[in-house]
Parts: sequence; C-alpha cells; structure tokens
Amino acid sequence: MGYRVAVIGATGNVGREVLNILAERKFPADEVVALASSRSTGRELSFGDRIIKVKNLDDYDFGGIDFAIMSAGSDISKQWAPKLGAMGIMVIDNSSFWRYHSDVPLIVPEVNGATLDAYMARPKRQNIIANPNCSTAQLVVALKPLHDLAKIKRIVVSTYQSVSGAGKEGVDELWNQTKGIFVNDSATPGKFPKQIAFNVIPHIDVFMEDGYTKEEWKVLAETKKILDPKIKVTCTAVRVPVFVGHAEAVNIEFENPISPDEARDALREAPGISVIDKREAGGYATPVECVGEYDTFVSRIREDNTVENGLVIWVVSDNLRKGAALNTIQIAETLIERNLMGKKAA
Ligand code: 11C
Repeated sequence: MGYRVAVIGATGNVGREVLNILAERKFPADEVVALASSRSTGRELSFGDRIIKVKNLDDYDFGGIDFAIMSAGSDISKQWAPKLGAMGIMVIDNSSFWRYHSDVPLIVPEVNGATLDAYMARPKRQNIIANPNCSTAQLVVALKPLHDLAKIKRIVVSTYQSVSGAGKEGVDELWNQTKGIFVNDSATPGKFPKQIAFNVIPHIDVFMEDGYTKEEWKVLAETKKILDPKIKVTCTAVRVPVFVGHAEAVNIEFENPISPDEARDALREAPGISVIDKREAGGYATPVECVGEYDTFVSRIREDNTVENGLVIWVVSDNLRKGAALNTIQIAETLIERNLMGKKAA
C-alpha cells in the first residue's frame, strides 16, 4: 500500500513543482490531492501525464492522508499545520512560520536528514517538519562536506536571487517590465521596490532593526540551525533579473587547512552536488543551466588568501526545486527510507 499525499498551495510556483517532482520521482503514492483556496477549486493541474482538479482546502476531509506538503504561505501554515499534525499527518512546510520553533526540525536531507530518527522517536511531537528558505538550502548542501573536512568558522554570503523566489507576481513583473522598456520605455515597480528589469536590488523581504533584511537574517539563522550554531554568518541578499535559479558567492573561513583540490574532491563525493569547475570561459554553472535540475552546482572553487584558511565558491541551484519543492519531497522520502512512517511503500 502506498501513501496518500495532500499538496496544499498546489496552484503556486512551488506547489506546481511539488506535483511535477512527485510524478518525476515516482513517489510511492496511491493518491495525490491538489488543494488550494476556494478561488482555485476545479482548476486543472498537470500531474505527470494526468490532469488533476484542485479541491478546496477549507472543506477537504483529510482522513487517511499521510503527508501534507504545504506551500501556501505563513498564514495558512500557522493555521493548518498544527491541526493536521495533531491528526497524525506528517506536515512538511515550505513557509517560514515554523522554521525557527525549537521543537520543529528544519531539514535538508543531505545535511541533517538523520536527525529525523530522534524527532520521530519523541513520544510527543507536533508532526511538523520545516523546509528552509531557498537560499539556505543550496548553501548548506555545499557547505556540509567542507565543514566535515576542515570545520567552518565563518562565512560571507552574497546572493543573486531570481524573481521566482517572490512568486508568480515576481516573474510577471520582470516579464512586464522587460517588455515595457522595449515597447514604451516604462517599467513601473509593483512587487519589487525598484525596477527589476536590467537592474539589481539589494533588498529581499523586510528590513530588520539592525539594517539587515529578513532574507539575510534567514540565511544566518537557518544555516546555524541546520549545520552548526557555532558558524558565524553574514549575508547580503540581492534580487537579480533572472527568472529561475539562485546563485551565491560564498567566502568561507575554516579552522583547519583545506586546499581547493581537497574541497573539489569532497564536493564531488557529496550527495546532491555537481561540481563544474574548469578555470576557463564557461567552465562554471549559471542559473539558466540549473533550471529543472535536482543538484546544487558548485563552481569557481579557489583560495581566499585574505584569511588563514580560506576558500571562495560559487553555488547555483534551481530555487523552486532544491530550494523548495524538491527538498520537501526529499524529506518525505527520507522519512520513508528510514522506516519512520509506519507504512510500507507500494
Ligand atoms: C526569495 N528566498 O527569493 C525568498 C523566497 O522564506 O521561504 C522564499 C521565502 C521563504 O524571495
């Protein structure tokens, strides 16, 4: 017998990728239900070679559902995750609402998937597992093998984030501004605070009191929670006019010596990573080549000789996949593979 999976927020950028990836990876599901607000009831969505109709979240009967994969924003997650978790449904949440709660695991399977054993052994648990922010997911996948090898002390992260991170409105705004500039030289900001077409904006999410943005704070807080609370993290998060795929330049300072060759070898061996690192024109990954891929791509591995044990790397991934939909499905797969779901796959 397979699992029954509810995809909440199925009509959004991430929800549609969840459906695509469940089908692509042949997730062992007997049934996949697409749920969204009443506005979308009856809308048709692709699920592999089938079409499924969206059902209304508000009046759906969740009896018999094993997994709820939520990508409908913080308000819906705040309201629904505890109710579904209390029914014994394993909630895997893409919003930022539960990530920082001390009793909610924040999981990137390649990095800390094994910690789910201890969580699932707890007699009392909420059955809510959080998925990190897209910029954190790809970052920690790349950092983990290097941390294991030479112990990271500090990182300086500069992000180059695509507009799909801001949802469908972000994608539409880049498209409309780009067309508008060619047609009548106009580009009115709406979703983004300044023109995004042919521009870059050093501001994602709201400003915090210390001058950092919430996006930058998330990279800091989530890297510590997933990888190691001792690592010092600073970040500048920048929106760039790219539709899909986030990139990051990361300066890493280690406790112990590590050469670019040692780092390259460790990254090549690590799960979920492709190393593309030829020191020549085009010998590196860029966002357009990473769209639709599962892996996190690491390039430009070189020494940072401004610190004692330093490296610089370039990290690129599909933000809708490893940064969101894929990681949630990998969490569900990890629960199944580690025999933590109490039901055998089909
Ligand atoms: C962006 N990283 O690119 C954001 C999107 O906390 O899950 C994801 C926000 C989050 O705008």
